Amino acid sequence: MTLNPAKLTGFIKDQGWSDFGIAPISDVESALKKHEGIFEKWVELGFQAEMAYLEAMKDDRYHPENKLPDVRSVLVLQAWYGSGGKGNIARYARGLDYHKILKKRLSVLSEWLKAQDSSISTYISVDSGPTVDRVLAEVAGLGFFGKNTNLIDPSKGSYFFIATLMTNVMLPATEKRRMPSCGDCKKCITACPTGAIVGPRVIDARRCIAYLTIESKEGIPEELRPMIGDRLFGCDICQEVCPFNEGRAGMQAIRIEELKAENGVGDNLDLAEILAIESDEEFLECFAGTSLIRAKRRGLLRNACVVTGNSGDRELISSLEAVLERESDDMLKEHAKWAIKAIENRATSV
Ligand code: B12
Ligand code: SF4
Ligand code: SF4
Repeated sequence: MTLNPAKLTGFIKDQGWSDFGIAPISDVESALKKHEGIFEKWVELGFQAEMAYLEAMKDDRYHPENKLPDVRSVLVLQAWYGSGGKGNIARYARGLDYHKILKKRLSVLSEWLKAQDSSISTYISVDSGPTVDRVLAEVAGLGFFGKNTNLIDPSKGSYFFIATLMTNVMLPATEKRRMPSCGDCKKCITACPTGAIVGPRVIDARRCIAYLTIESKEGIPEELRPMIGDRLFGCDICQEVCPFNEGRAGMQAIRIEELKAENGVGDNLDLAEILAIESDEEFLECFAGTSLIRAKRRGLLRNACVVTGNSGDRELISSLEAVLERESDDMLKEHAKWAIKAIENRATSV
């Protein structure tokens, strides 16, 4: 193999990744074996909610050789996204859709590798592909599992994406750092408003605001709505309270321009404007190319009803009434009605 490791490091840095790690497939396989059991237990308990795709991809996720039969090394890349402060949009979704942005960079990296040596083959994946990203990143030395289940880089925190490139050549494994652990801390468990962290490193997605506002296609269970607060899309609470992030969120530079909030939807969206989006075309005009597309117009309007209800802002009642009048979807109507009532109840109880 004619690949020069310094050239590989240089290429990765020039692409804007924040860090990377490389692990031999033997280490990856033994970790995946342990985590396959953890995943099976998680599914058994119903914690995956309606994300049936995770189970459907199980064999490929836990057996990388299914995708690349002669896989020998796994290169895991870290892309920082979290330099902003609070807002009603989760930090990961403020810039442009990371799937497209990072996948494109992985493809270029893959082509570059193949150009160094014609015998190289690769398999690339970011989030939606059949890989268990946090486990791969942990094995490659990029961090440790926090009790909030996020992978935490001890020197920077957890606001980063994970992307993977598997290859059939033996890349030089990166040195392992000594990792700390959460110790006695349980700030994230206490701070989670819905009690979704049911134990250290176990999330019940059915209660997680990230799931309810992004992945779920259903209505949001009524008892959980008040706990969603102002979280319109995704949730960062269990990361905001984490000592490994506190005070550090602004210190890391986002090195990939497209991931910056100013090039995407920004930190905070206006509720009246969201509630007024009447058609899928209008929705696409506003949000094409961003992560918000995942919720579709219906999901985002559902979330906006809940957040508006929680705001107690009487001036927004007319926007909710417009939803009630305009929409034919029962789920949206019910959420708008709930929100109007929540605001009115709040006004009478003050
Ligand atoms: C499904 C999914 C979700 C679901 C379920 C979350 C979850 N925790 O699983 C929902 C929609 C809720 C979600 C939310 C978020 N997600 Co998400 N999600 C995924 C996805 C697609 C799969 C995760 C998975 O396999 N879950 C299965 C369960 C079993 O794993 P787990 O909960 O992570 O638990 C691990 C630890 O507990 C660990 N563990 C270690 N030691 C031990 C010991 C014991 C005893 C136990 C029990 C467990 C344990 O084992 C488990 C993994 O096997 C990955 C991408 C991918 N392809 O892998 C992104 C991913 C994990 N998500 C990501 C992000 C950014 C988020 C959000 C921050 C987005 C947001 N702001 O709204 C939140 C964070 C919520 C949270 N606290 O986890 C990033 C995480 C980056 C990082 N630094 O960790 C990923 C890696 C996407 C990416 N490629 O960048 N997500
Ligand atoms: S993302 Fe929010 S709701 Fe989900 S576990 Fe973390 S704090 Fe709880
Ligand atoms: S808040 Fe505390 S317990 Fe939770 S992940 Fe961070 S260090 Fe671990």
